[in-house]
Amino acid sequence: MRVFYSEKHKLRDAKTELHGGLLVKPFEGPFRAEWILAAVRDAGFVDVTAPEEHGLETALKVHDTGYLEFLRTCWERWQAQGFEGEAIATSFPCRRSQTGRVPKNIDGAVGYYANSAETAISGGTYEAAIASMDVAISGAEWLAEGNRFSFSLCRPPGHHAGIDLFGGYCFINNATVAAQRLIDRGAGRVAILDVDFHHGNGTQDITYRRDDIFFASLHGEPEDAFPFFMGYADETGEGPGDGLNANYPMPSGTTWDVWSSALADALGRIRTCGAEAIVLSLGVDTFEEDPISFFRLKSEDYLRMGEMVAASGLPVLTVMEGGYGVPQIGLNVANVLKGLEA
Ligand code: SP5
Ligand code: ZN
Repeated sequence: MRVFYSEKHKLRDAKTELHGGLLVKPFEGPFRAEWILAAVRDAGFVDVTAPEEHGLETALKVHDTGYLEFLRTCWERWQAQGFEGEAIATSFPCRRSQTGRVPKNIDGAVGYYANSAETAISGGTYEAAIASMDVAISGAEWLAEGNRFSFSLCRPPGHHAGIDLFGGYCFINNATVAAQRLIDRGAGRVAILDVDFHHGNGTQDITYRRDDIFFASLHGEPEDAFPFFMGYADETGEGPGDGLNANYPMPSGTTWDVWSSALADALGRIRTCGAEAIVLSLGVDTFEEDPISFFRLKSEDYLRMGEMVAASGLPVLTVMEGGYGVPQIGLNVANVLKGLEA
């Protein structure tokens, strides 16, 4: 297992998150990657490599050009407007106001490109998001060279970032960029298996009409959990992607027995769809002590999770998504990697 990691994740260090009506210190901060890297090294995964720079070519196949340009320039434009705080969306193109026009004003543009307002854009966010994407692409390249496993310790995470949307702590959809790279390197179909507590709404947005990516997501029921508006079981894909989207919403308090049956079902779907590789969007916010989520997985469950995914026999690129608050996020990630290699 090769681990890809960039120090540049530290450039994503927003001061604020809009939470419960207050601006609090973000749940998604640099400490996460540091804890995870330390635990992964302690568990014996010591082949840690910095990514190459891959440019925007692959990202432009899954994201909108104007969106990436917005991400690149947002902070500069926000400051030029004279705002003193971080860039937080306040006005949105909601029902019956979607004309598709991007406001010239940066306050309007932030709202246009946001799918949720908790995530502030701050100085260094774009550079960190690009480095995170490079970490994901390098992991894909490692698989394309014929290796069975890699772990891309991406930060910031990516699975809430849509074609032209940021939010949920995500800016560039690392998992779909990695899947795209695997396809560009010859894979006919790739499965993205999203086991983060939250529905991968950004990944679903990007893959919904595609026939070369199968997407499965296991997550908290949307009526009760962020991102709230997508992730229902009847969302099964559209057009060329019809039948290639599988959602497994589960209620508060879900433990390993129920959760693992959903995983077994998703892995069965991955087998029958003929995917040649798995991109595992790994969030460990399914942990019983996660501060913002409501599943109840235990540390040893993550070993079994890795074992089940490896039993598919497919190459697996693990891409880091969420998991917050408690030091056990490191152990839980290391357990998945151990399970994969068991
Ligand atoms: C990558 C990822 O895991 N993103 C998650 C983004 C969640 N953002 C909204 C969090 C709202 C949490 N509210 C829960 C209240 C718990 N008491
Ligand atoms: Zn999450």
